[in-house]
Parts: sequence; C-alpha cells; structure tokens
Amino acid sequence: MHEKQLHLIAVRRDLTGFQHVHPTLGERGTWRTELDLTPGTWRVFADFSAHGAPLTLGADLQVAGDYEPTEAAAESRTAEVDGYEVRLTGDLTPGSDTELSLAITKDGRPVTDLQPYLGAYGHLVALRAGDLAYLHVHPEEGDAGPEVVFHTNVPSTGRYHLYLDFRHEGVVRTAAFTLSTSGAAPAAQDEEQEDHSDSHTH
Ligand SMILES: [Cu+2]
Repeated sequence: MHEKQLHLIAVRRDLTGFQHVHPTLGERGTWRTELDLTPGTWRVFADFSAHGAPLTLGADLQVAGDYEPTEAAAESRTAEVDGYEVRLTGDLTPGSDTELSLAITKDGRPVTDLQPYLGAYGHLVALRAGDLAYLHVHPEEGDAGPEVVFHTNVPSTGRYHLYLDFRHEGVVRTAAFTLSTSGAAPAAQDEEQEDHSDSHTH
C-alpha cells in the first residue's frame, strides 16, 4: 500500500512528536524498525492492507525518562520546517468530503519540484485530538508542487492534528498543523454513505 507493505506511525500523545517509518519483515514474521522516541506516552499505528482491505492497528508505548508534559499545539494553518513554509487552505467538515490544499514555499519561493514520496507528492495523516482516531488521507493526482491537494472525510466534529510528509531535494520533511472542524456534526449516516474507498478511519 503506497509502495510499502507496512507503514508505522508513532505519535506522542501530546502530539508534539511524529514519526513515519517503514519496518522490514524479519524472521518468524517479526517486523523491525528504528524509532527515536522521547520520554512520555506514544501511540503507534501499524497501517497496512491485508486481503485487499486497509487496516490500522494501534498500541500505546511508554518511554521512560524525564518527561515534561507539553500543551498540544494551538490551531495553526501554517507550518515551518527547515526553511520551508507550508500553508493549509480548506476546511474539515464532518461527514462530507472536503478538500485540503497545502502550498509549499522555500525561502519565500514556491516549490515546484517536489519529489514523489510513497508514490505521491505528499502523505497526510490526520489524528483526532483526544482519542487519536487515525485517518489516512490520499492525495489527488497533481503536479510536483507548489500545491498538494488531499480529499478527506472526517468522521466527527472536533480538533484534528495533521502531519504532511513531503520530499524535496532528497529529504523527507514533516509539517504539522492543527485544525478544528467547521460546520455542524454530521447527521446519522446510513450504511451506503460510509463506503469511502480512498480514506479510512480506525
Ligand atoms: Cu509510510
């Protein structure tokens, strides 16, 4: 799925840490990877596809050490990482397909030569604040920047933390955003509407 058999996402429960790695399968069916975790409580998600169905499993991970609780990030539609600035436009409206557009600039100039990462020009993970419900979002086919567009369908009202991985000049970087939903809670949905083949929540 997205060029990898297994995606492992590690997020610090106060949402101040995020890692997206790809374990390798070793003997006796054990997957292994390196993670660089700071002390505190982390949530890890194994994201994969089995028998053609996307699946995400989660588990908590306690990391020993001097732990300083940190306030979760405030609402933010812009992120800066290593001289890059990423601006998010679009809203999250529960129960309906919405479009998010992320525009990437470096030193103030639009980045138009993004490199593919996991088969796309960006990879977005959305986590619902509180229970860290996991939403995997797939980008729309598009150019190598400066904008990467995603379609998403968040299940409920609330605050979501979004993590965009993008590759440029051979380096994968992560930009983090915090966004609250707009609009009212979705009306009770019938079975039919639930089937969104390109996004899934767990
Ligand atoms: Cu991955």
